[in-house]
Amino acid sequence: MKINVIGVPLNLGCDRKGVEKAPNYLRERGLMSLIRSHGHKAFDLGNLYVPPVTEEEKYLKGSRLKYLDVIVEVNNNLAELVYDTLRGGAFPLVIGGDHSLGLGSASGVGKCYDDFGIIWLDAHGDINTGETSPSGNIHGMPLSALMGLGSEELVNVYSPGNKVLPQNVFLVGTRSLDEGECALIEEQHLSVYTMDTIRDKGIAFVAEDIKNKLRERKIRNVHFSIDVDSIDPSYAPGTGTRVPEGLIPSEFEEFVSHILSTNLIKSLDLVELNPELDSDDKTTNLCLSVIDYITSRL
Ligand code: 5AB
Ligand code: MN
Ligand code: MN
Ligand code: MN
Repeated sequence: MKINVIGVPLNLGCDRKGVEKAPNYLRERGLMSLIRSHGHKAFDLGNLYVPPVTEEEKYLKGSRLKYLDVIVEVNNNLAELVYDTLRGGAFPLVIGGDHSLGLGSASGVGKCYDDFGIIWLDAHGDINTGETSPSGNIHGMPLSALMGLGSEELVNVYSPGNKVLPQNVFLVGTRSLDEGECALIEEQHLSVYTMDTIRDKGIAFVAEDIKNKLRERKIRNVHFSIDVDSIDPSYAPGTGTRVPEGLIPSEFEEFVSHILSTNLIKSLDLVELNPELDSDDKTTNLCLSVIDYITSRL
């Protein structure tokens, strides 16, 4: 398979330094040769340009959303690169950076495929809006924007309006939701597989349930967005918003293997690795093994 690796050294969405270093950090530790070892023709498209911004530019136009303009700009460019990659018959492997990039990534996928699904593997919902966000950090908002909810600037990234139907969105590994996010889940009847559900029914059940729903809805294409904080912090400490009681690596692999076996996954994000918060490269090595495991099954 042809795989295009796209680095997005963005930290403005989480407003904390360190995550922007992840794409190069992974490259220096053999990212490309790892992918190629599975027989893929892999291209390194480099890192997207993130314009420098000052603290004073954090809240433009009195907005509650931090660094809105730059995040919109970077996501527009990312969407175009993901779209071109798919049109060229390659698989986009997007390496973050913070999760605000999920907006651009999935927007590019949405331009290529009319009806697509999103699997969002994350400790968090990432469905805040400017009104509900406790932090103003845009990495907590990309998924709502993709569904057409929240700030107009985010909703209209790359193309006007919503990119995905709420019924085609699947949240997995969820264990930290803000009040407004809970309300939105009810309102939009979102499919949310919390850690409680996973503990109760098992990860295989969750994967099967998603597979069945994708089949029922005749979804042929799925974007898979992986936030490394979905994994338990004892295995993945190197991330900015750790939440205890996460997936253990074997559960993570079981889920990924079920989902990849559908052959519906057309693109992938791996986000929120912060090498500066890591201990002994534990999370970096875990991310490399995740990429190894995934690309061996593509
Ligand atoms: B991540 C929080 N819900 O909105 C917020 O890491 C955290 O991409 C968001 O999942 C975490 O600030 C965003 C409290
Ligand atoms: Mn996230
Ligand atoms: Mn998260
Ligand atoms: Mn995070």
